[in-house]
Amino acid sequence: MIPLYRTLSGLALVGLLCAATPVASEPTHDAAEHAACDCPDGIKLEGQPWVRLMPPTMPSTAAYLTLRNTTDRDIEIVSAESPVAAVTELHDHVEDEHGVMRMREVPSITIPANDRVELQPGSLHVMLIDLLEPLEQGQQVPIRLKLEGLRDLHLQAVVRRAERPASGGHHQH
Ligand SMILES: [Cu+2]
Repeated sequence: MIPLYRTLSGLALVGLLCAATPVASEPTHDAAEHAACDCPDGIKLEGQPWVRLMPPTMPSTAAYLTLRNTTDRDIEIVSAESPVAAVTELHDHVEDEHGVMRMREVPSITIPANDRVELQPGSLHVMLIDLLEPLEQGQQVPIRLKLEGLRDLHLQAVVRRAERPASGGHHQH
């Protein structure tokens, strides 16, 4: 029989050796690809998550991102959190009885099986309410998403101005 203390010191040594593994031995492209998201297995971040830059007087803004579900079952985003906002909600845009698009809170956002969900302006988004401080262009905003049946997803979104995609117009800022 191996004495317990021998086993424990052996484990501690393994831990030290692992911690001392040089970072340079990791494939560098891997680090870059996964830098923006600490995603659970089955979920992949696509593109760069971003937060809309608002005038400093605006108390809230929204975050946008695209997630792919590589599993065979739907996965629900059930809540969101961010240290930059007092309250974080999942929102959608719906048309009211006057034909006006309005935001409303939704209980969850589905990432369909073997498909993706796009959180984008005018549609689904993560609402950051009661910002603790005004956000600045280029700032990294950590966002945590709670997923049903999976561990939490952590990502970094970058603060930037909203742009009209490739239409050449500058009607909105
Ligand atoms: Cu909203």
